[in-house]
Amino acid sequence: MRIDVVTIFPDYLAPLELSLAGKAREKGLIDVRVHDLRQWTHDRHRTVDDTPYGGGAGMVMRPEPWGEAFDALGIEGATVVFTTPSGQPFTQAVARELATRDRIVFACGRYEGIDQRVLDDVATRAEVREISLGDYVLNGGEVAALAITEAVVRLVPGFMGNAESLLEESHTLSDSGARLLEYPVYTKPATWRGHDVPPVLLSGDHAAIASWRHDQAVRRTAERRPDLVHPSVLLDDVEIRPVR
Ligand code: 6GU
Repeated sequence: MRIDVVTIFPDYLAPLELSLAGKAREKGLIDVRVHDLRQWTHDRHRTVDDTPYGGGAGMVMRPEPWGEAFDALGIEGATVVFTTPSGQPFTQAVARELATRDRIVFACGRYEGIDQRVLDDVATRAEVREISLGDYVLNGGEVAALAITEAVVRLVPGFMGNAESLLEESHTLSDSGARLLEYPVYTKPATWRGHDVPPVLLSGDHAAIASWRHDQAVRRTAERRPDLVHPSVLLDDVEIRPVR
């Protein structure tokens, strides 16, 4: 998989080229390149933004540098991900989908966004995805590109932890197929600062352990992510106490 990231803050994403790509690059699976959008400007001040047509607050990223960037990188057949708080929420399902692509180009937006014509133009020769990290506002899409890259790369077949991640995914599915948060985990020592490991985990009773873990996962999910739990779970349970 080839990943390009276009940003006005390339230093922010430079570690991606080294660390993450380092491991994957050794295996020849992933090639990550970070590009400074300003190299595709021509004016003295390397301007990438301007005031919005129609008025309003903030600045909009001008189309020309983006157009030149995509022309230079060559995006035919690629998936171009525009990171924006107005995008589709990023989920594990989206990560799995992106992990099937041969080539992803991230366009990190700043200011109030990128001129819409850039997306419309890219859409004539590439797959356009607008993706948000979640319902909060960041200064730009750089952190989103980093997070999405990390989530996607670990799903690429052959990459470190791939077999493990597949197992993990089956773990996070309940018998009913619902997504559940992970149960709490413990390791040695059995007692630490007066806190004991739940005795069932020391019992050697594998069925009891599986049942306890499932119950913990359901409680945790109901408490923290009621949106993931089927209403029947909430009705069945007498009382769901807050988890620490
Ligand atoms: Cl992708 N960009 C910005 N600027 N803010 C965000 C985001 C992206 N996702 C969540 N908040």
